[in-house]
Amino acid sequence: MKRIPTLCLNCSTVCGMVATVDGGRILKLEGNPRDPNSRGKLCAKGQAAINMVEDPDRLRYPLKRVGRRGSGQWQRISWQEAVDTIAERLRRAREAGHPERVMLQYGRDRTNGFLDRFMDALGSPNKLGHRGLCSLNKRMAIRAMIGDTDWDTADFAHARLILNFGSNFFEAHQGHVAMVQRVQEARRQGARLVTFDVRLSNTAAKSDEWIPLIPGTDGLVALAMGQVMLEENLVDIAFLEEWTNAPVAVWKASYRNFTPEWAAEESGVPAETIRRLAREFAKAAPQATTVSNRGAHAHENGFDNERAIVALNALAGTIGQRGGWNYTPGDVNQLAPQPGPVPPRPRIETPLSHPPGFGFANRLYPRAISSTIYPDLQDGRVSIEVLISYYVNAPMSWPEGPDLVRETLLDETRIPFHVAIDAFPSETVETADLVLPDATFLERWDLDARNSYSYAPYVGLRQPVVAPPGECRDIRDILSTIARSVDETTAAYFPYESAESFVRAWAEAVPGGLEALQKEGIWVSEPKYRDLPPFLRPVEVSLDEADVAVDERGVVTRRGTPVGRLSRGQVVQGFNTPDRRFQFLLADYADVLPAPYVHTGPQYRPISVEGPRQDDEFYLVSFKWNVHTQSRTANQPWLTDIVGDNPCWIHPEAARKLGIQEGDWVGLSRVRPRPRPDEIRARAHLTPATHRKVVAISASFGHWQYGRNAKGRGVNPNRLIPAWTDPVGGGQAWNDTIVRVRGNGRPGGEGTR
Ligand SMILES: Nc1nc2c(c(=O)[nH]1)N[C@H]1C(S)=C(S)[C@@H](COP(=O)(O)OP(=O)(O)OC[C@H]3O[C@@H](n4cnc5c(=O)[nH]c(N)nc54)[C@H](O)[C@@H]3O)O[C@H]1N2
Ligand SMILES: Nc1nc2c(c(=O)[nH]1)N[C@H]1C(S)=C(S)[C@@H](COP(=O)(O)OP(=O)(O)OC[C@H]3O[C@@H](n4cnc5c(=O)[nH]c(N)nc54)[C@H](O)[C@@H]3O)O[C@H]1N2
Ligand code: SF4
Ligand SMILES: [Mo]
Repeated sequence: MKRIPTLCLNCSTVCGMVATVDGGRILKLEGNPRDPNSRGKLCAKGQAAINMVEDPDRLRYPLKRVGRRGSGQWQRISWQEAVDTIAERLRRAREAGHPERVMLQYGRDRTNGFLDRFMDALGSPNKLGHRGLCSLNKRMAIRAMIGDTDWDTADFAHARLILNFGSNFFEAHQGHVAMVQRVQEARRQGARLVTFDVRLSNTAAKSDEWIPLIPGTDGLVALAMGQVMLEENLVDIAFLEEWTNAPVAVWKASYRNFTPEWAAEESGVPAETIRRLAREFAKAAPQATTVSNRGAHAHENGFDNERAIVALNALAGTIGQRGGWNYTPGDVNQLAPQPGPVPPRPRIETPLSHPPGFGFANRLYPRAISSTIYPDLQDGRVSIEVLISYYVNAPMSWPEGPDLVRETLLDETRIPFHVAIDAFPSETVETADLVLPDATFLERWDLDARNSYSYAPYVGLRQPVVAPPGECRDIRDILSTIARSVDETTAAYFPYESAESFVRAWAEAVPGGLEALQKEGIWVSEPKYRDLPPFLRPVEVSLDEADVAVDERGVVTRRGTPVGRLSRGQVVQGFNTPDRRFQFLLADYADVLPAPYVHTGPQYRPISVEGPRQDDEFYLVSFKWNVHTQSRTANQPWLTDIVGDNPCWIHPEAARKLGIQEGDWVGLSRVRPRPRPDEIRARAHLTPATHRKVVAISASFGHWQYGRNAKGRGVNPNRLIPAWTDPVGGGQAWNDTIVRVRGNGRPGGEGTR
């Protein structure tokens, strides 16, 4: 019996894990106490990953389509034949001078650079993830305002008040296991947690207060809180004056109109609640922080909402403070850079990598908009020759996935050749011409890490704890073998014999190298300045040096590159923005942003479609369960035993008006934007834990493929949700669709598409 440390990937939180293995089988998965972030804890999904490895319907061999695309007729082929076929296609695109006609669509990439290496070596910029469906609006806002990172990691453990705008971190959020522990620690010391959600999520249920609101109005509520704080002089004037790019007078002018009364009218949150929370937040500061996630930003106005929420921390002066809103690097490549040779990033831009009309998002976060991909492919606005899908299930998880995305993927004139690299017979695999069987995360190599809530950056190792079944291979081996068969130029970037030897070279950057990591699973760095806010940390530079200069804004440069900011006679780090200050105004983006963004702070832009008009109209929102990850855990029976269906949550009073009872089949159709009369059917679940104007369906089910355990369970809400993008942030507007709910639906159940 052996105990082997590795990193979980049953969701993107990446908790440290230890596998107990005997005779080539995993007996148990537990947390790795050495992980400074998750500290030895795993959630239910982590423990159930044994089911994933042992799924009887796993892909085991390379397959070639023999029938019509989508017909499900496959023939087993050798790796040699598979690699030759793909390499031939890639070579053709390169020889034709159109490497950009190769597109890689990926979902969960934790190789932290290998997919980039592959696509960069081929010369295509079209490495496209799911970022725009996930958290792009939030990341855009944080990147624009502080630049150091695109992800906040608040110091929950020491906070006294936590204002949560639409994060469900007791069940989901990228920091789940690490966050919950710290928040509960603080609450045992008397901290309060207040949650805004349109549903009584498990996070809302665990909070001191649950405040339901109209979808898409979190930003206005935050702005109104800011207005109260400014009006009542409850703000950190020193921080605003010295560390933001607008004086207090500009902040005040910008917030003047956002009264609690207006916010109350739009959001349904009482003006008195807004006033009270604003005062409480200011009083608890600096030991106060916001937290937010997709509830607040997965909207047409998500970028604005996130900006307004983050700005509350600037107003109260909690940024970088103990118990406040914090940030810390999370990219493993900062501690352990990729081993060479690293190909240059191709300079070409395409309408896939840089969709027209999104200048700001393309500047700040290129290759991240996802909602436009399939509409653009379907309408022929872009054309490709080869699609490689990796760890992604667009027909399930994209807006209009089961219809528009699936149809596009089945259309050989739009997608002439489609390779799917997957571990399971997914809805993406259904539409492929060639299928490559991947090793799962318990059978492969990576270095990985997350922004750490202990503020000690670390490097973790993902290593095989068992051998993959059949002819499954590690993604690094798959891509290297293909690259080496394309041509010499591409091959030159893949000199490593195996995934293991690549990771060994990579791990040389950490003390003890791969051997130490294999034993401990994690290496933790010693941060130098734990007690100083990152922007106040001293920079080792002397103004007397010949190549050091200070400009009129106080920005200190060395050989022309900004290194910090002069503050009270000392050079400190500042924020990683053009003037090293927190960006209240987006003054440096005048060429790509409308004027209000440049000259005022965060704004409230209401959702452009009208909300529900009558009793049978509702906002449709979707959400994540604690025991499922996206659409990818529906094959894991320990998890479907706990939650195996996704009924439609509806408030009992709203249901009563429509004659709907618990367990009834209801029909849902889309009324706005772009009506879609075709109904999807779901079981009604009557619960006062839902806002009266909202129906909620979780997003983990509705498979028509994905093996025996997954197929046929529940319903896929994405049939009703149109591709619809925040025009500034570039993120998909998931929670803004207006649906009509009809009672007395016919019973059904077999067809879930
Ligand atoms: N309605 C609605 N839709 C949503 C959301 C929502 O809240 N509501 N959430 C959105 C969000 S936040 C995101 S991030 C996206 C995620 O959307 P995706 O990126 O598509 O989802 P993932 O679960 O990361 O990956 C899915 C697929 O990867 C494949 N897979 C699983 N394990 C392996 C493996 O070991 N190797 C390989 N090669 N493949 C594997 C499986 O086919 C699985 O279905 O979905 C979005 N879609
Ligand atoms: N268990 C589990 N954990 C996961 C994942 C998973 O699939 N399952 N996926 C990972 C990924 S990729 C992501 S992006 C994160 C997502 O993590 P979260 O963003 O925390 O989770 P979601 O369920 O997408 O959305 C959060 C909440 O938004 C609420 N909501 C909807 N509209 C509004 C609104 O207008 N205002 C407010 N205030 N709330 C609203 C929903 O009811 C839901 O409870 O989780 C990560 N962790
Ligand atoms: S939160 Fe759960 S599923 Fe996600 S990485 Fe951690 S243990 Fe694994
Ligand atoms: Mo996500």
